[in-house]
Amino acid sequence: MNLKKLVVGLVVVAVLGAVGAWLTKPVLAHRADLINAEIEVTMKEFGFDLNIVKSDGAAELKDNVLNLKAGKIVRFKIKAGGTTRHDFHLGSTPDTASQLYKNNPFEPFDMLELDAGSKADLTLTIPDKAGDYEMGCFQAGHYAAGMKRPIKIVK
Ligand SMILES: [Cu+2]
Repeated sequence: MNLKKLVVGLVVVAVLGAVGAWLTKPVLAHRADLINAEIEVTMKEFGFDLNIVKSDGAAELKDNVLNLKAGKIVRFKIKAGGTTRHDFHLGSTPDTASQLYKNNPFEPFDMLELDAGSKADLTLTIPDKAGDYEMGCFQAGHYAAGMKRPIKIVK
């Protein structure tokens, strides 16, 4: 084999390798068939209404508590249904002065803010951190008015 053929051969192998790496990239959560559960969340004065549209063993309402299964992918379809701006935080140990939960197992997700009448979809992988958490709103006075809802991450 001459040098030219060897170089062409190496380039072909490199291109095939790159295509292979691209084809085997991890699948992405925005693919609808990979979403395990879908939950409608309506934020209003002053609370969170929940409606589980699709569960697939990943989400369940037990009494007032939203149970979420670790490792599953959950899409929250959130809308601000009231007449004012609300925000959507997840975590435990609320700090209303700082307007956040001191313990946020969903980091790097921080929070979502929605003006009245607007909506957004938030897709999260439930972390492997079993325990009791909440969703809450820290717009001035909202948390104190009862704008929170318990969540439990289960194995
Ligand atoms: Cu609010």
